[in-house]
Amino acid sequence: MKFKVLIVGDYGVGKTSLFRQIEKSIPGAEQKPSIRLELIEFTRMIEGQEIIVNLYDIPGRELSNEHRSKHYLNTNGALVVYDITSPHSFRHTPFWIEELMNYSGFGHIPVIIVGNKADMREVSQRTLNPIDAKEYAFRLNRTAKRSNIENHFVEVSAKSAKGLSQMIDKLIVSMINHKKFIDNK
Ligand SMILES: Nc1nc2c(ncn2[C@@H]2O[C@H](COP(=O)(O)OP(=O)(O)OP(=O)(O)O)[C@@H](O)[C@H]2O)c(=O)[nH]1
Ligand SMILES: [Mg+2]
Repeated sequence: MKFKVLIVGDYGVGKTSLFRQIEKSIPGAEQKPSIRLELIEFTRMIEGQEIIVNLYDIPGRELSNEHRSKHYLNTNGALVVYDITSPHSFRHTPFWIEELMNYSGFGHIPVIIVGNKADMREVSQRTLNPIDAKEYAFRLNRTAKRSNIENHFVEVSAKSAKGLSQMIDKLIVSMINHKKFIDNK
């Protein structure tokens, strides 16, 4: 099985840093030739199945909304990233989720809400409370239940690779369950 996964989120939240860290820390991850967006591919064994993930990094400011939406087609899941030191980037996560739902071609798709720059919690007093993001992921799950989707929330730091493989595997399990649901409809 092969899944297309996008990394989305506001300008400067650390999408490219996460992309590079995943490339470094997920065994077997390698860059693939791609026409516009940067692409890495890797394989994970999940529930006894070999899952190939094609992960794309979307540059925040270079693309217009219209242009960006073209890249969304056939997306199976996404990492929706905000910066824990930027309340605005968190408040804007619904925008990214809605855009994904509108253009993926599959309607609702599984997402992981990713609070990046977790290392900043130690140095800055003004960081977002993870409770709000958990609550948001919980609310998302209420509406996504009908599509057999479980969304998750994780806090990570692109500076360290901690938690990245669990983040990817959670998304893969959600995508497998959602695909089964769509295929059986
Ligand atoms: N402290 C800290 N800084 C980070 C982390 N991730 C990214 N940054 C910094 O945040 C800035 C933006 O990172 P990028 O990875 O370029 O962000 P982006 O989301 O790809 O930005 P655009 O593609 O322009 O939208 C850079 O200065 C990074 O070094 C992190 O986990 N911790
Ligand atoms: Mg970037």
